[in-house]
Amino acid sequence: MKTLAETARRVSNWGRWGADDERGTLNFIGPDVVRRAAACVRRGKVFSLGLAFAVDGPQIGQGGRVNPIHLMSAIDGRLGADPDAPRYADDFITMPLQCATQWDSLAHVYYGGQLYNGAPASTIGAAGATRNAIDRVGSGVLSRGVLLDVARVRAVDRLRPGEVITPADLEAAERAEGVTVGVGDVLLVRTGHLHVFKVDRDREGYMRQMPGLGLACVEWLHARQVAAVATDTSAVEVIPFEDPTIPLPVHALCIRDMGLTLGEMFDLDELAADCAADGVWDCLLSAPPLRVTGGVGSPLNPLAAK
Ligand code: UVW
Repeated sequence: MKTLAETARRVSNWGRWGADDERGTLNFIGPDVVRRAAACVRRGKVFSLGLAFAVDGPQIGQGGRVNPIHLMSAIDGRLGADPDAPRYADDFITMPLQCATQWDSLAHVYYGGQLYNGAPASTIGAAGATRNAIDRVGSGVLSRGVLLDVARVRAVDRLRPGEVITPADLEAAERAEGVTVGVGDVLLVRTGHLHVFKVDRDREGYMRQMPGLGLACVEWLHARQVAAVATDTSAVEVIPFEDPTIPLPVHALCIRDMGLTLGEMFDLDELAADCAADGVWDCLLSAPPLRVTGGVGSPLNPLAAK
């Protein structure tokens, strides 16, 4: 990762919120940010940004990631002998925490033997992560969401796999939408690539290559002091990688150096259609991860309210 060292130094937030911090840029979400986010609720309309957790989800088995297996552990369960007593149903689910809409925790990607804020890689073991795990987010993801619809600004239904999103694209979207991404915001970037899964039903095409943020966006995100960034793709960043010798550079710099939480496979279509209709591109975003002890990520159903 030598080639990333300069950028890593420029965007590093290690120590910024203390030597023991495990929340990174979510620390930008303070009371003023939450109040401003709450003021985004004007019409009382709510949008789910989550994909279904289902056996026909987007996973193709890559890296052991499969779609959820949902089983019933009780059907017509009885409580006592009375046949007229209430009955119950119970169920359980087995799934990778990374299988559909998810947050990456700050323990998800690392390099050089260190995680965010200098935690040693040895803090991740068979029982999970003891530093920077998803349960450390606590109350952290309730903020203003700002949607930048890059596909719409480029006047396409969807960006092509391998298409790089640059800071100029993000700023063009800001200008077109009349919105500015600021401190503590959760940036939502729509590429339209989710249509490959949702419309074409082409899982391989959705998962193997995708449009996404290029390396140059990392310093932009740092300068804007965003709390988190999420996209409608499975990796946030562009694949194939801009430099084929450096895999996951945006993950590495954002998660490990900046402490920036990344969100993947957010379904932004319905929200984007509404924003295009009313010309309002910000919302209250409620996106708490599950408190999975030691988890390096979490599935979720993010809600956007306008
Ligand atoms: C990896 O591919 C390692 O991560 P992600 O699912 O966050 O893109």
